[in-house]
Amino acid sequence: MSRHDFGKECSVKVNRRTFIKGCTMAAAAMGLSEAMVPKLVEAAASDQRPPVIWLHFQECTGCTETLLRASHPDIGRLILDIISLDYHETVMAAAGHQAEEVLQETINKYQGKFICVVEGGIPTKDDGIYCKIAGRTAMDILADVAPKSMAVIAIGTCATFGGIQAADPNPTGAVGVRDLVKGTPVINISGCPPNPISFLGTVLHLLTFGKPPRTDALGRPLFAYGRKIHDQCERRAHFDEGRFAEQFGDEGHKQGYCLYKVGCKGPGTFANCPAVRFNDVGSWPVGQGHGCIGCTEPQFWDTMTPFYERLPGVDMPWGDGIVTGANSAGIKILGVTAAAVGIHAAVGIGKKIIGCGRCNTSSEDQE
Ligand code: FSX
Ligand code: SF4
Ligand code: F3S
Repeated sequence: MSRHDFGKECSVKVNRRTFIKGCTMAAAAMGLSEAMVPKLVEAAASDQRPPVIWLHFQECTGCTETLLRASHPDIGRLILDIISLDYHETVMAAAGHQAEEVLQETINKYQGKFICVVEGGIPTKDDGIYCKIAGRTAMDILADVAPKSMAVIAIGTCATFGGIQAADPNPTGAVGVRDLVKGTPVINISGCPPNPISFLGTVLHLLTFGKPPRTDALGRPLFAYGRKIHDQCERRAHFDEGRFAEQFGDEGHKQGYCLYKVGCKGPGTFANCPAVRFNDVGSWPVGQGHGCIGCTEPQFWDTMTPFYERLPGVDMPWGDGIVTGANSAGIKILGVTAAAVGIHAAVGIGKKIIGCGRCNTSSEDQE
């Protein structure tokens, strides 16, 4: 099967309105101004779609699932429009030797020009024998493919930090991509699974600015992982005022109070979930009444468990008791709400652009 055959099967063009809306949401998620949207759209609409080789190792395929099932706008289809997904074991029709031929053909043809996406941890114990594809270990495949790519995007906490496979006692010696790949840029999109918009934003940044987005010390784009969940959460005012759910189903839980005492790990987790939310329901774990389990953090299966017990070392502004009444927290409510509605407001911006047809473009990277 050639890459063109595969492209035909994945003929999933989104309409222009959805295309612009997706780019607008990604721009908002990246903290770029409205003026940058046309530049992103131009880069995303280019005929020169970057070839992508998507490798699967130790994982549950939830990262691919969440990406392909995303909607409003259909981010999954948008991503498949922007990139040329030449090799992806889960969704490609080719199998066996045919699939291996596609892999080698793509590597040879696009050396230094393709993006390598890695989903899943890489077992290193006993020479990596615990994950083999087509007779080769995940370690061998990564060592073959990653250095020939222009950049590696490690998607999901498995690929970034080893994930559940690396949980104590880590029987297969699972590690993340950055532990093995040196000399090629590696961008970490952590989360179990991560938000597709963070992946889309990273791809658009690579295409628009020709370089990876700025990252934190763990290799995660600052636009998505620069702030704590706790500092963006819509329940933060309850935390500040000492109003907590003491157990699931109690009155405090029904009132939408803070979930810290039932185990929320938001105070120790960096991610954009409260602002970007997931899929077309516009919700996220804490919005649904379940605490954040810290899925974007390294070794969270060890460091954030037990999931239903309090994260230690968090300052409680009002001590442990329940306090009612309002004070200066109103200012914080305003800030949190403004951040949370920011991304969704981007949809409105998208409509405006469609209405006027064009707007000014800045040639500068506005990070
Ligand atoms: Fe890991 Fe991705 Fe968690 Fe699963 O494949 S990040 S187990 S949701 O989905 O790698
Ligand atoms: Fe939100 Fe959790 Fe922080 Fe409470 S502890 S404010 S629920 S992030
Ligand atoms: Fe994960 Fe917490 Fe977001 S569990 S999905 S980082 S709210």
